[in-house]
Amino acid sequence: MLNRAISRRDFFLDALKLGMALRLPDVWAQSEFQKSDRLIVHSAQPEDLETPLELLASWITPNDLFFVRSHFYTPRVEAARWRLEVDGEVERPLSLSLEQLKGFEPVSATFTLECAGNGRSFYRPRVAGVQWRHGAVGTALWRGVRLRDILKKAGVKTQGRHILLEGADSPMTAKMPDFARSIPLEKALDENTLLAYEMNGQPLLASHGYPLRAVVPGWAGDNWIKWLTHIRVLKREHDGHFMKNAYRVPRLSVEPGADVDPAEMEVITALEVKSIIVSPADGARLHAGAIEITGTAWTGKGEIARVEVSTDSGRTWHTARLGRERALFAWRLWKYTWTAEGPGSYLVMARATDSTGRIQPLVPAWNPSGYLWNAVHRIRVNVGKV
Ligand SMILES: Nc1nc2c(c(=O)[nH]1)N[C@H]1C(S)=C(S)[C@@H](COP(=O)(O)O)O[C@H]1N2
Ligand SMILES: [Mo]
Repeated sequence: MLNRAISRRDFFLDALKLGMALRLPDVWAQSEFQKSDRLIVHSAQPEDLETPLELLASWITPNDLFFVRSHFYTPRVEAARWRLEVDGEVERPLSLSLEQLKGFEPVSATFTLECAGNGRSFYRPRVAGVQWRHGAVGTALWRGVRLRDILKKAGVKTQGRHILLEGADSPMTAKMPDFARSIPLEKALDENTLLAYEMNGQPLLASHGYPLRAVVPGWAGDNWIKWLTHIRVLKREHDGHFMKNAYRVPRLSVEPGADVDPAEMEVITALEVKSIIVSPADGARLHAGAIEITGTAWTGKGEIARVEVSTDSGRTWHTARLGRERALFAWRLWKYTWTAEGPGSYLVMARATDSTGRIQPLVPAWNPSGYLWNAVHRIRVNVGKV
């Protein structure tokens, strides 16, 4: 684990000293303290922190272990001065305080959040970007209000078609484009699309968008705008960099390594169907006898229909048992008890199918930015003698 060569604690102490010397904003330090030092640090600032695979074994991912993906430095937001502006193609522009926002009907729901770039490091040829392995994903209980209630209050005009979401973070240099995304009105009006102020029963951590973030279940993480301050109703899809260049995949499959014009690509929306093997670990040495193979599975369309496990290099597949805990757009834990035929080296694989009939591929379609990796996950284990 290359990235752990410098432990987070060491890094943090260095950063603190440096911060004191340079008088950096102390919110950097605060957000560091809120996260576990067991996370894999791809970038300390801006924060790109990954949950190690073995810590993804529970239905709910604890806040301090939840992955972080931030394009820019974590902004300092003072709740007392914070406001949510709603404008554009609306009858009544709004400017809401946190208290006013919390006056709308509260909703709680468990949803899985996955970064579009999760698994990027597995693409060949390799692509630029954060080299996520399996852990840019997590599941939390979100609490907030429905975006549609806010939009109803503002009154979307008939020409309003897309909802632009913007946060309080700003690019580090003038050359960098602002991070903003628009989602189509239909998704914004979906009863599951929320503006959340709590995650797992606590106010959002700074790293996760305090005081308010978008929750767009089933859709890739880039739509889940953090530090939300501005909602603008647009006639057309937003035309910023993060819509027109980033977060797009080729409409037609392309040769791995190809250059693809963004015009030939489409905006990523729903997540793919995917499963991961959490235990045993790749390379594990196991004793003969009953071996529990466990993991999680999720999809951005419909629900998980089944997870199958193969312990013989894909010759035969066995249905895993799905965990009792379930919710729309939340991952499902699964388990398969395997009794190895004898000592040896085994290739173990898991593949999920969703209720729309989508199934995980052996090799996902290559795309220039390495999004939506959902290959059948495979590990190799060694079974010893009894
Ligand atoms: N304002 C803002 N919102 C943002 C981002 C960002 O950089 N700025 N990153 C997005 C991306 S790419 C992802 S995957 C999720 C990650 O959410 P998390 O850091 O809470 O896990 O936040 C999204 N929301
Ligand atoms: Mo992301």
